[in-house]
Amino acid sequence: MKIAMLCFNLLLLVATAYGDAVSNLWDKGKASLDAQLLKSTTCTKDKLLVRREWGDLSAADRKAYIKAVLCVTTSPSKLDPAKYPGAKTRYDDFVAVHINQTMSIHGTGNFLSWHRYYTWAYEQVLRNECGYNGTQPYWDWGRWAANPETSPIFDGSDTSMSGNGEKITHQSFMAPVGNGGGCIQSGPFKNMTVNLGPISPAISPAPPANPRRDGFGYNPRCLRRDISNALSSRYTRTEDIVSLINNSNNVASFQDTMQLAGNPIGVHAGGHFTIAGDPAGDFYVSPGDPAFYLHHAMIDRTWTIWQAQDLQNRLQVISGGRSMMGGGGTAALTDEVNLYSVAVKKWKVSELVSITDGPFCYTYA
Ligand SMILES: *[C@@H]1O[C@H](CO)[C@@H](O)[C@H](O)[C@H]1NC(C)=O
Ligand SMILES: *[C@@H]1O[C@H](CO)[C@@H](O)[C@H](O)[C@H]1NC(C)=O
Ligand SMILES: *[C@@H]1O[C@H](CO)[C@@H](O)[C@H](O)[C@H]1NC(C)=O
Ligand SMILES: *[C@@H]1O[C@H](CO)[C@@H](O)[C@H](O)[C@H]1NC(C)=O
Ligand SMILES: [Cu+2]
Repeated sequence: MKIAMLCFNLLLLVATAYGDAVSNLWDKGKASLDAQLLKSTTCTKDKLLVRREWGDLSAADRKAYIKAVLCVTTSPSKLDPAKYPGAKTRYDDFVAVHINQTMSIHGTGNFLSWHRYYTWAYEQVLRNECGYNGTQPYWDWGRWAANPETSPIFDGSDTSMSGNGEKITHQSFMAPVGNGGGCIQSGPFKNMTVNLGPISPAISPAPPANPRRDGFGYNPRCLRRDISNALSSRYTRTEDIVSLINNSNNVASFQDTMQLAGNPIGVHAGGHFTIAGDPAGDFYVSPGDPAFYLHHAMIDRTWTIWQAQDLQNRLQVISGGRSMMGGGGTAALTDEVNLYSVAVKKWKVSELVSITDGPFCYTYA
């Protein structure tokens, strides 16, 4: 009887959706997102895909996602091997696209829309090329901020995105030294080979140099991580996400605060450098760690929640230049986003600002 009650309580725990101050802000904005969906000419409620937090997925759902990612990492590249000799797999095609455009998609007016389209394109490839029928899960940084290493995302189990790297003596440039630094030891991606880069490694000892300056040469090596709570417990807590959303009155403030990489560090850099290592800590090559897409789905969710607090005034707005280094002028909503080999179509930034318009038809649980 006692055991039955315990099981029942556990079931209740599992069945109850995780809620926090960030999801309260989602709830607050939900009516305006629903209204936007009704206005869409391409997306309808019955077609809407729902992205969920990793911790809310069943073991079977996690395994289905992992299986699809492993499929992308073992399917052949579609890039020209003469131009991109290091791109061996379909997964590498995404990394190459990100490397190629790094200077024009970070600290720029298209940062949010570019990464939204990129994460969606990856979800599409999982679904269309690898038989996956689920959606791109996200990593709610706040939920696991106290100890990301023991989160279901990074606990190293066979339903995780693999765990930390082996603990080695090392130095870290962008974050306090974490608990790993070496090759990951466990979980589904234990045998994954990183082929492209490095370009700006953030760890010492650094990975071997790429045979080409542009990072597109073939440089097979293990996936290294340096996970710890050093940044997450200070900068990517639920209260940090809430304060980012509440205190950013315009898109410039929202995206710049999110991308801060010094002290304080914003949630964007905070998430990347909570994983750290190689290639997660490499500004150009970071999508080479498969946890990248869970992180960027949360960036995307956070942007959506921020937009939904005042949707009419926060949808068709961008701010910033076209190049991180300056030059190229001011970004415009009419600028095109081109993902070359990993997405069929070019879209204007203005068509990528709503999760239920343009190519998109999804929402967050
Ligand atoms: C890199 O960008 C150039 C245009 O600047 C494009 O022609 C090329 O296809 C891109 N490569 C990849 C891998 O996306
Ligand atoms: C999606 O895939 C899972 C696991 O492979 C399967 O159980 C489920 O029925 C599928 N759902 C749909 C709608 O095809
Ligand atoms: C990694 O490769 C080894 C050797 O081929 C194999 O025994 C092991 O099952 C693989 N592990 C994973 C998680 O794929
Ligand atoms: C953020 O905004 C929400 C809704 O307006 C409010 O309930 C909450 O107290 C605010 N939190 C902070 C930390 O400002
Ligand atoms: Cu990026």
